[in-house]
This record gives sequence, structure tokens and C-alpha cells, in this order.
Amino acid sequence: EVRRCICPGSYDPMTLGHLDIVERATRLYDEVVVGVLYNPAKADSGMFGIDERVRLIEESVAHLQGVSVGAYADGLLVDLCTRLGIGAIVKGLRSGTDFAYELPMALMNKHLTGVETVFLPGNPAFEHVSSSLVKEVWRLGGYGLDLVPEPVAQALRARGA
Ligand code: COD
Repeated sequence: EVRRCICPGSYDPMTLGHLDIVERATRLYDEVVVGVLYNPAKADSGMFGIDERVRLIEESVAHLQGVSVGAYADGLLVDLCTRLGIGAIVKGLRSGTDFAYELPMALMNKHLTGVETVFLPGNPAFEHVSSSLVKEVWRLGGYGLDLVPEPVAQALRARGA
């Protein structure tokens, strides 16, 4: 049986922190779906459109086997997992703050359909890396392109600081 997982997120845009988790997930699962999902808490703060987020992820994971990328703007993550035959949600943890945010979602998702969440400790080299901080330091100061995959760096450069 094919072992399939999903790495869900907003990915606005993908960072090296995200990419590290996706790469490590490919060593644990046969197939990894990178899902661009809707986070209501971030609805107003988007920088990249959904199609561009997907394209930037596709270009950033091109070197990896068994990874597919999709946008799933509607509905629950658990229903997507059922539909795609996904048994596990894989997420990276940077800190106790991440854990406090992620634990209720993991428990809710488990409650809803029984789907498991697997937490990977984030690479300490990317502990300070988030999409929102990358966008802020780029917008305000023109820094931070070394914290994102090359396709994302190009897209940020194209927009100007
Ligand atoms: N190091 C390690 N991991 C990292 C790093 C880093 N530097 N940066 C990000 N990550 C990982 C984290 O695991 C994080 O969870 C994931 O990447 C995605 O991060 P973001 O910021 O792109 O995504 P979020 O947190 O906005 O994603 C939230 C979801 C969209 C997954 C969530 O809102 C969701 O599941 N929405 C669908 C609707 C739903 O089912 N809602 C009910 C949930 S119980």
C-alpha cells in the first residue's frame, strides 16, 4: 500500500523552513502532497496569489521524487485527506509557540476523522524563518532572500523591495 502524507500550509511564500520539512517527509512517505490551504486567520495578509504560490512550490521541489503540489482553497484539511487517501499530516515545529498552535488542530483533525499528525522538529538553522517575517524584512529592508528557495527569491526580487 502506498504511504501518503500531506504537508499543508499557507505557503505565502514557501521558505527554506517549509522546504526542509517537505524534503524530510519524502524520506518517510512514498508520496508527499504539498497542499496550499486556506487559513482564515491570514486571509487579509496575502502577498502571492494561490496559483503563484503553487508554481513557486512546484519549482522549489522539482529536485524531489514523489511530491505533488495542489491548491485546496475550500473545506477542511481532513476531508481533503479522506478524498486523497492521505493517512498523515506532516508538520514542522519551530518552538513551543508552534506546538501550542498546532496541538489543538492536530487533536481536532484526529477527532474529526482519525487522521494522524506527525510533527518533525524544525531544522534549528531555520528556527527564525516564517513566511511573514521573510515578507516583512524583504519589504522594509531588502533582506532575507537567502531564507527562501531560489524561485521564491526571484519572485520577490521581481516585485521589488
Ligand atoms: N521550520 C519548520 N517548520 C516550519 C517552518 C520552519 N521555519 N516554517 C513553517 N513550518 C511548517 C509548520 O509546520 C507549519 O505548520 C507549516 O510549515 C505551514 O506553515 P504556514 O505558515 O505556511 O501555514 P499555516 O500555519 O498558515 O497553515 C495552517 C493551515 C492552512 C494548514 C490550517 O489553517 C488548515 O488546516 N486550514 C484548512 C481548514 C481546516 O481544516 N481548518 C480546521 C483545522 S483544525
